[in-house]
Amino acid sequence: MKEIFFATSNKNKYLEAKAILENFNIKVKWLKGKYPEIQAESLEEIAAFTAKWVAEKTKKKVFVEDAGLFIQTLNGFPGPYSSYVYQTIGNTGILKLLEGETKREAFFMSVIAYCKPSSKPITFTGKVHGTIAYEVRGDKGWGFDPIFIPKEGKGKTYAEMGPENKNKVSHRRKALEKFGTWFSKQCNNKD
Ligand code: ITT
Repeated sequence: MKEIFFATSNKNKYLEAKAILENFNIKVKWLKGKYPEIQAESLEEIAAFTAKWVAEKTKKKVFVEDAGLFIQTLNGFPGPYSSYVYQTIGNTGILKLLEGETKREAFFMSVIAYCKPSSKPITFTGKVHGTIAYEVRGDKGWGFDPIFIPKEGKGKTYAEMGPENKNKVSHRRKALEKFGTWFSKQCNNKD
């Protein structure tokens, strides 16, 4: 079984990645911590910078993930600022911003950046389209899960679907599938 370190402060993200990459025979180890992030418009840029930083610092093969919720009628807000927005106004704040709004299309995006020491980072992207619910729904999730209804979710929010079903269709699943396929093909665990 191949091994890889996932640098994140977020236990939920780690648990999802661990469950998804098990299907690719990849064992995920948690490099727990908050690592430097640049401010940028693109999740790719943010994730790539952090992956490179952690790989050089730890001399390990690592991946990081940057995720964001992009709401169409808010011109993509909170997008790259999702973490700050979640911590400040949270789900109820987002719902307030959308009060009276019937156009509720949004997408969730995940960018995985993989890097090994002395190399360039490589990124893999996953996107899921959906809508923002009218109220907080479901107790089997975290973060924005209770307000995001993915297109493939039969009308349920991620938090109503629960981790097992969320992991079958999520933005993170899509990005990790691409990464897992690529990483498995690297011979002799050299990459
Ligand atoms: P890192 O240490 O990995 O950066 P983080 O929690 O800051 O952890 P992100 O920047 O990737 O993670 O995520 C931005 C915010 O979006 C984060 O605060 C979460 O609340 C939310 N989020 C990310 N992925 C999510 C998911 O699958 N479901 C619900 N909310 C999610």
